[in-house]
Amino acid sequence: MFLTNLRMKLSEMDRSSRFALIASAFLITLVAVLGGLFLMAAREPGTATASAIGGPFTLVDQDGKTITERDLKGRPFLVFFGYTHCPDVCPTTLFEISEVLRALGNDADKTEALFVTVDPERDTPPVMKDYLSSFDPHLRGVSGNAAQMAAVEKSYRVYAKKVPGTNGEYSMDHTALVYLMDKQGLFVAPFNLRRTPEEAAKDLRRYF
Ligand SMILES: [Cu+2]
Repeated sequence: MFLTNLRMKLSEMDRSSRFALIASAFLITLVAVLGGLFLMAAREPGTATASAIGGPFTLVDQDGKTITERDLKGRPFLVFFGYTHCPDVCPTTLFEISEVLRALGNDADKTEALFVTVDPERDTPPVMKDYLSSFDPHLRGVSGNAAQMAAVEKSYRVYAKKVPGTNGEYSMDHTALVYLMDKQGLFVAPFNLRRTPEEAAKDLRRYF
């Protein structure tokens, strides 16, 4: 009797958790689509939504140093969300950002480039530090606790979702946009890397 009850409860839970899974997958898709629409609206100059992307954050860089939006005031900066286990998009983008920073020469100190992890579970500061040693030294790899990460992903309207693989491994689906933020920390536009590093650097200089 007891066992039958338990089994029934378990199968009910199974069904409801399966439903929750489907519902949350739907919600995530919806959020991603809405996020994309917001971003597109933000590309139109002069609309109020532009300022709705970005904002205050408290995170920690690869040296364990706290970083907030106040540390970036007065300098335009790039923000890219990704993770160190990413097989292609992230390393490619970080390489391209590195090329832009190199093209800036000494002016690279007048900007910042943040690589914000969407996988803080694995991307701790030491892991970020090791990973970023292959890229331009100006890049800062930032992570944070669950609440800090949720807040920054929300304010940048980032979509990030864990995708289970084999043997307990997983990858992350994520927004692969490079955000250009101005001196005031306001979103300008997605930063275009489909051009020469010199052209991209010249574009970035306009916001100094
Ligand atoms: Cu990636």
